[in-house]
Amino acid sequence: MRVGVVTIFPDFVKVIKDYGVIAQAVENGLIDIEIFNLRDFTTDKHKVVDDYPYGGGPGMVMKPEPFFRFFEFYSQKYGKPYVLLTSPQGRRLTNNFAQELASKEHILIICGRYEGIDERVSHFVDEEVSIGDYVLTGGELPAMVVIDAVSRFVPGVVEEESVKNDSFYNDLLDHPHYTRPREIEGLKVPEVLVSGNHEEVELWRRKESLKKTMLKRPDLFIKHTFDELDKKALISLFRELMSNAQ
Ligand code: 4GX
Repeated sequence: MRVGVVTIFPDFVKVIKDYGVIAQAVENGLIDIEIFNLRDFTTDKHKVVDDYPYGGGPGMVMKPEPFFRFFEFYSQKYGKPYVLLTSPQGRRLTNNFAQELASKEHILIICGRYEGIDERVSHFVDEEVSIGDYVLTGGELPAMVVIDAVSRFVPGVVEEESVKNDSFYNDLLDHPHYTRPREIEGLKVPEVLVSGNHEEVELWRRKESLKKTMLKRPDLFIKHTFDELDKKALISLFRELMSNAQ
């Protein structure tokens, strides 16, 4: 998958390529992340990328010309990407949206700063994406969040099983995890996990997922479609509760 980013702070965004599974994926050629400095596409001596808003008002607006020059250069070089603009007005990033984006072979993310970008740049934009309802100082962190969430769905970046077990993938939250030692300061690993009984382990994990989702995210729980293991787990959970209450 090819990912392009255009920003006035390329050094800030670059670190996304340097850590963890994304660094490995870049090294293995699964994802190609290329970051461009918008200022390289200005023509004036001072490399100005912003200007006063027509109609007045506070703050500055990003000038359209550097973006137009950048798109000209970029599409000449790589063809037409699926263009994303990070903005609080965009479609909210979810795991499903990230998976959808991972199916594209080529995306380009535009990072806005200041009050926003001259509206005419939207001519090139396929979709606006927001990472949540809060206001940031720029689109760089959202671009990095999008790259991170999308990369996990690129085949080979993380184990497929691991993606499927994650919170949200099946609209349930993840179950608890344990590793060695068996006991620390009196806190023990649940017996079932060391039992070696795979079926019992799966049932326990599903029960924990359902319990956690019900308590922490009732909105997700209500929307969930229950499969056979869910039903078995819920009944077992209910039985446990009832016998504790007796
Ligand atoms: N999820 N911001 C972008 C400037 C801007 C405004 C309008 C384009 C259009 C944000 C978010 C976010 C702040 C990044 C404003 N660029 N982006 N920036 N939340 O708050 O994505």
